[in-house]
Amino acid sequence: MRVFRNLHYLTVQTYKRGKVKPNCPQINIGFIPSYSQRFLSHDSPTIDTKAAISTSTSTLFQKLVEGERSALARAITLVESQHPQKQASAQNLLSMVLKDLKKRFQNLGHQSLSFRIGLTGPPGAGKSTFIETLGKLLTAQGYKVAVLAVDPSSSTTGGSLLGDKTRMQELSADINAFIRPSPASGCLGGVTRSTNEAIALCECAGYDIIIVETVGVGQSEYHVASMVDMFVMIVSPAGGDELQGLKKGIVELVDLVVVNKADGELIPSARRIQGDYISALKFVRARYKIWRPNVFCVSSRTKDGIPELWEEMQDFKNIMLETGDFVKKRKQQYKMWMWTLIEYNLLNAFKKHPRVKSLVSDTESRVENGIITPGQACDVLLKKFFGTD
Ligand SMILES: Nc1nc2c(ncn2[C@@H]2O[C@H](COP(=O)(O)OP(=O)(O)OP(=O)(O)O)[C@@H](O)[C@H]2O)c(=O)[nH]1
Ligand SMILES: [Mg+2]
Repeated sequence: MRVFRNLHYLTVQTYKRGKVKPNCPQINIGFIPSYSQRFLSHDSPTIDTKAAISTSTSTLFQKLVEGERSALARAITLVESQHPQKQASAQNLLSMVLKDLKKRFQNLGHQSLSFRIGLTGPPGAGKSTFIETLGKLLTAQGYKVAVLAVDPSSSTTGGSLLGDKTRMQELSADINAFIRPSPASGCLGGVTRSTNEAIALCECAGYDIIIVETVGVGQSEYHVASMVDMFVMIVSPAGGDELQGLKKGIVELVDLVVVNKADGELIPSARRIQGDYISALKFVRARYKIWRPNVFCVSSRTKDGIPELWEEMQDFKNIMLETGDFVKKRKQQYKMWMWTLIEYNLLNAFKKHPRVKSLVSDTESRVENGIITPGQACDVLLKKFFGTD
């Protein structure tokens, strides 16, 4: 453990020594904030002329590259669309975006890459409040921050905007922030089908930090963890579900645990939960050779511990860059993106298949009533789907 910490320390110090504050680019000509560098990298956008790309898609791409917020919003709406023609335009746009991101990487290396952070936690843990506090800290330092939030309330009330707009009021008004609450429909356990696409679009629009908020339901953590560079779990001492992450095995996916609401009379219970997580993490298999997830107590309300937490997040990013894991993970993210789409499209095709569709509700009720086992039901429906019955 000591060897590991020393190694960790050395790596961190190497970075800390060379670190330049991102909000003073004019003083140090050796440093340009990464988003500006990404803009500077453009000679002309890489448009595949062979493909029949409509002018409106090229214009949208152009505006996206220029960092226009409304273009980013329109681009995300396009990739979320289920309309076949719009889906075709979305694919054209994405192909331009991915080519452009690749070119930026070839020109600038890791400076061109955004930092993608996944944030999960039980409902009410304070995810939105935390993002508001951290987001403001980051925009004040000169970063551009994008937030892709899946509001859990939207699955029951249909209103994804209300909660996040009120909880991220100041950040929503910040010119350097972009907040996109996603509809819960079309979700793979809390993550929308198009979250990967939205992340790429945000990176193309010059956002340095992209935060994906998800609620701890179903398989959402696994999906989000596969889409981001760092996966953070937030828990709070007030919710009663504070050990949910331990029970569900989410700790195996996390790179950092945040105990939020460590303020006022909640401080002693926050410290207790911090201790529980520290002990639990000792038994979790390390995901990286030189990174062990830490547990931080913060208060999104008083901002206590937030700057230190951001330091830790940057240390993680820098260490991952140094070891090469960051870039390796990016490649895996593209692979997982493909599989997410396959999973989504196959399931959709399965559910919409005429022979399956007509049998679903009856089969479900037979399973519910114990007439057939879930396995038998699965066999019946799959045979219908493949026409092998
Ligand atoms: N005392 C205290 N309360 C907090 C803190 N952060 C958030 N809260 C409160 O906790 C409640 C839930 O906060 P949200 O930020 O909406 O939590 P969330 O995890 O985004 O909730 P969902 O999106 O519904 O899952 C709100 O009433 C917040 O004011 C904090 O640091 N300290
Ligand atoms: Mg929220």
